[in-house]
Amino acid sequence: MKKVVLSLLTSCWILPLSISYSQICQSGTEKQINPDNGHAYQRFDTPLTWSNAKTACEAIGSHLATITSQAENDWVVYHMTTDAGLSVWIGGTDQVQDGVWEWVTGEAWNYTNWYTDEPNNFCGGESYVTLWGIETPRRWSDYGGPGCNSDVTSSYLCEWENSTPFDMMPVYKLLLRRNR
Ligand SMILES: [Ca+2]
Ligand SMILES: [Ca+2]
Repeated sequence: MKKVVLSLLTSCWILPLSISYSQICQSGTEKQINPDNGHAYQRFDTPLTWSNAKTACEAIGSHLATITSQAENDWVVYHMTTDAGLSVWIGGTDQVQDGVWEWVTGEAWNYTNWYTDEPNNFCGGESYVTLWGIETPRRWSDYGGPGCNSDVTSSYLCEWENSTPFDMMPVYKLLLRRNR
């Protein structure tokens, strides 16, 4: 009986209401707080288009990550991109005007970390920013967009402007690990 109860408590289909399905049941990283800015980040390894990844982050109270400084970039690359080969959507786009890059939050576009010869608008219309899986440590490439064959990457990165004490609660971390 004890075993059954434990199993129910840690199954993906019965969870405390305050923990979303996507935070517990998908593979990726744990949600971690960057001590430099107090923001929380989590990588989800679910193949999605950039637009669907944007919606997925918003559905859990976050936004696609906006990397606006060298310090934020370094923290994200070290803590959120440890798996080789994964390309990770972040919240940069030039879908409104080709070549004019913007963050989904409206933050100023003052910092970039493009890979050599990127952004190259390959296939005539790449419109979204990935932490490109071709090299470690990650740098950026534009990818996806209208007219391109591959609109999906392996992963996406969400950022919460305000982390909560609940993010770091031991029971939360235990549940997270048990459901990997
Ligand atoms: Ca940010
Ligand atoms: Ca590109």
